Amino acid sequence: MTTDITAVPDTTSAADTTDTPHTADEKQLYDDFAHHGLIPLWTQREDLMPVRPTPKAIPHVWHWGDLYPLAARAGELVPVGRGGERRAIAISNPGLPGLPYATPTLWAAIQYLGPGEVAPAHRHSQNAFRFVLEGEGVWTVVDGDPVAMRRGDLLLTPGWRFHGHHNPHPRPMAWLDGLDIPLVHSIDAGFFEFGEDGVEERTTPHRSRAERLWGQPGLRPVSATAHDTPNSPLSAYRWEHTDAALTAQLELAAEGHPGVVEPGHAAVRFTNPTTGSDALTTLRTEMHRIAGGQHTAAVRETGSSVWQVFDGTGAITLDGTRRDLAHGDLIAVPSWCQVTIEAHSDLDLFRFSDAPVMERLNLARREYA
Ligand code: GTQ
Ligand code: FE2
Repeated sequence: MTTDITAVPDTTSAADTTDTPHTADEKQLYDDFAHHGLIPLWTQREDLMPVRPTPKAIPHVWHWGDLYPLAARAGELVPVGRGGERRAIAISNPGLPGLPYATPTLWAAIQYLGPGEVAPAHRHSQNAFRFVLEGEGVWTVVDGDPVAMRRGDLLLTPGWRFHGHHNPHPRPMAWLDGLDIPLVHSIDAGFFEFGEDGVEERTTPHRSRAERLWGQPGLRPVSATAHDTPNSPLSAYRWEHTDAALTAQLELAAEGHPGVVEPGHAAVRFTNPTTGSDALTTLRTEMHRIAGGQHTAAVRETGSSVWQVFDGTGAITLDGTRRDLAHGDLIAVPSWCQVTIEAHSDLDLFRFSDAPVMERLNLARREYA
């Protein structure tokens, strides 16, 4: 699915930008182009067909130690509810000034819900997930099915499914939201609808109905209603399973068996149990564990991603610049940026990306240094 290629030599763009009209006839030609709504390729300063991707988004790290206190202050000052809908604060890539975008395709935000607060139900075409860095107590209702949110869990709200968040507990909770908002916005495919409040269930079972039907390992319901769906019908992927899978991969490697991505690097992808493909059509979601003292091979890929440190400490090198990583830190990785991660202690990282889109469009490429 991904094309592995050998390194492309670093040459400058072949684009010709000769665009100064020399004669009155030429000047008239350019004026007539403009009048008829035309732009000739050769006048483009922007390199429309670069030798390799030249993203405006830049590699950047946001530290949880800065994000959380700001979210808590918003919790004191800014009410949640109709109008605002969500108390979500997006990371804004410094290369995309003024836009609430982590990358050209990905939205990543910290959402904060105080004690007793409710984020009202709505639905939209955009696919969404929540990843829980710490805490518990909030439950989200997906099309009427209450789903408890606990540390390390991945919760899905695929496009056009109603969802609202409830915090009946005496403590605030914050988590990471990931959505395909920038992608859907750029291709003009968004729809939105308010839901009805007060009709949802008021208790949170330990396991949602979706998990009881779809969350049994290797088992698919035979019922005709359990047909294939583009997005996963499973709305929660629990940390106990993710953790066990990563632990098993590293144990198997230590016993000399295959299963890890590379030495000391275990990873799992969250999938749609009806098809085996990515859990969401537009977003790839994965959890990685790099054993303390190990580092990953330097790699670059088309498409962009966002990482969040779940546990442990380490460092990430993005296009040659090294940055320290701690609990909760968020990292934006633009297209074709070279990435190496080193683990100081065992390092668990959640990652999401637009890889399913790149693969479907046959634009996926990967290059090892
Ligand atoms: O929780 O429904 O960060 O609709 C952005 C848009 C969260 C949500 C976001 C949303 C939500
Ligand atoms: Fe939403």
